[in-house]
Amino acid sequence: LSVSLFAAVAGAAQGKKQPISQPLVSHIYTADPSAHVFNGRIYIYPSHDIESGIKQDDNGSHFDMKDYHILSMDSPTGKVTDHGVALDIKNISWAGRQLWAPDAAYKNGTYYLYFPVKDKQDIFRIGVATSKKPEGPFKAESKPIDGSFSIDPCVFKDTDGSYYMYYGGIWGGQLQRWASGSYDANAKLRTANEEALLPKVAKMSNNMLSFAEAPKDVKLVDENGKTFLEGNNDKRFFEAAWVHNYNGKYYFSYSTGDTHFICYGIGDSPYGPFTYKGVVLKPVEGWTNHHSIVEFKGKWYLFYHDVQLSGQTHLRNIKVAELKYNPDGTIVTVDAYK
Ligand code: FUB
Repeated sequence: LSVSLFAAVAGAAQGKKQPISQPLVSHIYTADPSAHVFNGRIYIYPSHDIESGIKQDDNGSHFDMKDYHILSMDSPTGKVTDHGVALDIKNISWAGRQLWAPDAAYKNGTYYLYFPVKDKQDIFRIGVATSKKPEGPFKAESKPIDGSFSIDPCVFKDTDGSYYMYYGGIWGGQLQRWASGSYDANAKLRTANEEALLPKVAKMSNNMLSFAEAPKDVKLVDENGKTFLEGNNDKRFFEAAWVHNYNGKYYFSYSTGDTHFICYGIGDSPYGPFTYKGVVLKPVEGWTNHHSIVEFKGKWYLFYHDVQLSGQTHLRNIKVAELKYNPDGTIVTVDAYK
């Protein structure tokens, strides 16, 4: 009996809520799973959590990751293959520390791995690395993407073949330091009555290595078209942007961070605005909540993480569950425990 199964059996005996899914792998800690279907196979681009020994703080210093492993499976219930180290921080010439949540895209025979990492001045930037294979190894460009900052890139391919990068994260993700348009290490977080900071979007250039335009705010609004205040922290954007298309509409989903929800809004354009519709995933065990949504063979799946294996917020494990839609296109909220 594995440790997690033993805990589940013991928990069930005590009437505790049980996880609806088991960790996809347990030989390493993984988080922030960005899933894509390439060549009919599911590839997952997660963070690789490690015990750094660094004390927990509000900047996420304890998330001091040093490489990426890419995982793949032939179906959501299939055997998971760990393809080993795909990119090591040692091989990113401009990187300082903290390889956070990555994403990937494919175009014209090349796979692109997008990753946030602090540069040598301790400022989060977004980098890109390329490979001829979805599982890597990836070779990093010699500089971060020009004009990039903050964390959690998500690269979305639109139906017309254009690609857009969504990114940003407040608190440790440093988005608040860019609120004035340039970097200010001392910038404060927004207060409860101020408008919440918005995530960013930029169309990618044809070569996928740079932005084709200056990043714009992604407007996230309530049913009256109003943006949220920082005090609406059960709905406002915190980090973990993800965009997918369903029945011709654009779905922008994200984490609310300190209230731990994955929420979403729906829009008619990749630039938004996105009207808030509700919760995709209720809070999971552990502080962070970060997900991706992908279609595979006509069904939809939510990839996410919790801390079932370790019980510690910085040592996470990725999972998958089926995602369903209501007839009106809204998402049926997932509770990871029942
Ligand atoms: O994994 C490090 C950070 O934790 C990610 O970038 C955030 O989205 C949160 O999951």
